[in-house]
Amino acid sequence: MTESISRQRYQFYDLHPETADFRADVIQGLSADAPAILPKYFYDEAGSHLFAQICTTEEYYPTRTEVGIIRDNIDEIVVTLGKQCLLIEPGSGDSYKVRLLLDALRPIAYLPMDISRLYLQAEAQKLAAEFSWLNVHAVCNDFTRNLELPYKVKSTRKIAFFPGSTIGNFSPDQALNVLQEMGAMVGTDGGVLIGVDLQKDSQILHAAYNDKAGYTAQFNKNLLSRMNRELGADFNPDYFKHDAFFNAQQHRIEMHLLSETNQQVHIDEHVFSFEKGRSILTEYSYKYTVEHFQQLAEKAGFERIKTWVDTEQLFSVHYLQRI
Ligand code: AVJ
Repeated sequence: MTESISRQRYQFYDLHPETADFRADVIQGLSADAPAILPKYFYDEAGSHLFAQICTTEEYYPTRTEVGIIRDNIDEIVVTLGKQCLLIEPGSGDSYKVRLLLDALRPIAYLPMDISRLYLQAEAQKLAAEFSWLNVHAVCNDFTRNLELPYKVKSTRKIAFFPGSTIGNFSPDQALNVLQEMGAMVGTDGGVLIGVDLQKDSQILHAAYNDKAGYTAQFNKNLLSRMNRELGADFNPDYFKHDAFFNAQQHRIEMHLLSETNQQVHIDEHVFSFEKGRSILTEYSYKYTVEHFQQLAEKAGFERIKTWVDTEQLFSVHYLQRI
């Protein structure tokens, strides 16, 4: 592949998700009565790599199960989606799952969107090199704030690919909003192929967020190191403990960082006191039934066209069409 061809096929659009947001959001989140940090901040370069490692563990079933569902149903999925679309992936990460679709789907272009700039560039360039026919238009953005496309395309059908149950990070109310925004992005005739983790035995869930190798704990604690690196905070990651459990009433996994001692942490002129046992909420991961997710999708203005589930009913993949 020559340099000039790759230049034409690979485009990078920077919509500048600012680190200023990180500082302001952290200070606001840690000042709240129930301290919390938004899960999107897990994904700096180190965090994105750690997440990829979580996905390879025995305990973390979502990735391999969703990959199995897509592989087993690829023909039907491609017929359902239709060829020649503009394929957009908000929160694309390592673009691993889209590789299962590309050869069969042959989209006009693939638009990975991610908040992690260097990681996105590296992964998108790898993909462009691997699929010599594919146009890759990488967009660095924060899709929770802005789902605008970097250019206008009227005539092409747009499909959003939203795998991995990322939708589970949002409360049901927020998830409704995210789905509505995606509906606006893909427009009439557009669609969304979305992966949603299902409610199941709480032991399976618990294990998935407490892997023995400790990648999930590292991923959680990387937030502390990231605040030190980027905000000049003085967290000692050894003084916080990874805590993840299933909240059955709310149908969600909760991840926290528990203070193991009475301590104070500084960011700029702000002082944050954590008593022993006090937690910082870092993530919710909601689990749905197929029926509940379908209701949510309909409320957001989609018609559910098809749902695929694995034989153990661990995970679901839905194709939703914008009405
Ligand atoms: C990418 C948000 C779907 O909630 O399962 C994995 C992130 N957090 N292990 C999830 C995650 C801890 C993951 N999502």
